[in-house]
Amino acid sequence: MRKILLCLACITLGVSYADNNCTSCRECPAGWKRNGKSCYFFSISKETWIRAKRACENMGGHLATLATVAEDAFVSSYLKSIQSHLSDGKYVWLGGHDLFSEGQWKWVTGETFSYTNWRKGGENGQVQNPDNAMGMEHCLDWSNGWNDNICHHKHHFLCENDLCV
Ligand SMILES: [Ca+2]
Ligand SMILES: [Ca+2]
Repeated sequence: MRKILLCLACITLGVSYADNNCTSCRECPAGWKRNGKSCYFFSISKETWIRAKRACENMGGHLATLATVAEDAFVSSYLKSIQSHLSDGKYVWLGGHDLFSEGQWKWVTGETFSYTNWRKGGENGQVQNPDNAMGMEHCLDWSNGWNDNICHHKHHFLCENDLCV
């Protein structure tokens, strides 16, 4: 009974349980997009990176971490499809930062970057990100590729939550 209740809560809230109690939690909550064992939530509202990080945690997940080519391709395709419906959805916060040590990029889950998809920036695409522009860019956004950006700027964000399947 407890397990059933846990799973109902799991499905409703999108919470995954570290102890794998919730083995039947196979669906993403309403409003979340599924890819493999992960669910993704795109926020229409805009927040600073740290507030976006907390918002994802409050929903039982974390800012999205893109560990593989396949996951990056899925998220890029998903965000491009959403972006076309938003007038100002250029930047979307992801769960990466080099806040602790300049140039040492980590995911919010503690993993180092095993795969990257940094995009070119600047007026004519002559700048290779991460460029740590003005010495102030320590948080990762998706903007048709990865870019380091100023953490206290407010942008849309993407949360991720793993299913316990
Ligand atoms: Ca930086
Ligand atoms: Ca940059």
